[in-house]
Amino acid sequence: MWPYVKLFKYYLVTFLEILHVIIQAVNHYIFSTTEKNIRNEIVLITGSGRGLGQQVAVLFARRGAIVVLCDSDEIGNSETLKLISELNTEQRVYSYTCDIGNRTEVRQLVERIQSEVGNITMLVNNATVLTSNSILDMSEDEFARCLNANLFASYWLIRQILPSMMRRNHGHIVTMLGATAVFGLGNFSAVCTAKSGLVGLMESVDHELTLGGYDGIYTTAAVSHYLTTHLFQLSKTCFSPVVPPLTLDYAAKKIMHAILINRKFVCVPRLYYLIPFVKGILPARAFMILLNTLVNPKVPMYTEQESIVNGRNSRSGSQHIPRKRSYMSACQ
Ligand SMILES: *[C@@H]1O[C@H](CO)[C@@H](O)[C@H](O)[C@H]1NC(C)=O
Ligand SMILES: *[C@@H]1O[C@H](CO)[C@@H](O)[C@H](O)[C@H]1NC(C)=O
Ligand SMILES: *[C@@H]1O[C@H](CO)[C@@H](O)[C@H](O)[C@H]1NC(C)=O
Ligand SMILES: CC(=O)N[C@H]1CO[C@H](CO)[C@@H](O)[C@@H]1O
Repeated sequence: MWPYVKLFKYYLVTFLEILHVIIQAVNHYIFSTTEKNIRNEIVLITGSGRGLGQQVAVLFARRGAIVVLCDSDEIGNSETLKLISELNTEQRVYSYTCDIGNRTEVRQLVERIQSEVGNITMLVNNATVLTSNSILDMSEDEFARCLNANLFASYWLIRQILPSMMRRNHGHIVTMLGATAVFGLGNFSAVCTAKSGLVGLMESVDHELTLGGYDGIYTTAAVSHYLTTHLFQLSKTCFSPVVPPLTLDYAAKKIMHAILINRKFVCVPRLYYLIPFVKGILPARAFMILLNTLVNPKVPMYTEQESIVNGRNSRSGSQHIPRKRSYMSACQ
């Protein structure tokens, strides 16, 4: 009899603890969404030469953080540097050119930053290398390069930067993830492997930090839908009107807010929170159909030229000419 009472007590305590955390979280969500002060934090942003990385770098600079830019694209990075310098002449901003997929370069980068700027207190992993090919057509080298840049780079950076954060129990690790982090996408095996690997990495690091009592070091994994950047326009994906691609500005603002209130996991748009749940309850094939329709459609496209040809071919002239829809524009 006694062991059961003990067990019951144990579960009851656990249950109450969970309830307590939920109430705290709801309370926090509703009442205290004050953004933290990041003035003079040293923020390293990888992939800052364009797109979301650039936008987020500017937002960090606006709030007075010391921004350290890193990209393999020197020209793009100097553009970001210029954008930030225009904001405020007293802004401290540094720019480094680095191939994030090279272990040696990453080690040297962090050492240089530590000696020239100081210890990094916020890390934003955003550099992404997109490769697309069927699993058999992609060479093993290409797969490995993609994993180095998208997954190992973050691991290397975290390993090298975390000790100085732990010493002061102060820091924040952010990882930007795309849609490929929450579902597998055909012809993107390397990217999906890397991005879902990052989810695991972030959760594991967070678990360790929490259990280790490092309550001053935060982690944020940000999952965003496709963006209207040139990076994705290249990949010939069509977009759905239900979940249209996000503008950079919108995605960057939402993600920035989540970082500043120390959210552990954020999805932009919110619909993405449902994906793991829907995946769990639907038959696999149904999930795939839903995904291909709503999130990642391969809708046949009508370019303007095609519609002109269609119009000319129809003798009656009443043939339906597909209208050009603005949400398709990213595909053209
Ligand atoms: C990595 O970078 C180092 C130093 O820049 C260079 O010597 C080495 O060849 C690079 N390795 C690869 C695989 O590109
Ligand atoms: C940076 O961190 C290292 C060890 O992690 C420490 O030895 C060093 O004093 C720190 N530097 C500053 C400026 O805080
Ligand atoms: C993958 O790409 C090949 C061509 O490279 C194409 O035939 C195939 O339909 C694509 N598969 C998916 C799931 O997009
Ligand atoms: C420059 C760059 O690589 N930006 C990436 C930042 O992260 C998002 C994912 O959330 C990617 O889509 C961008 O390509």
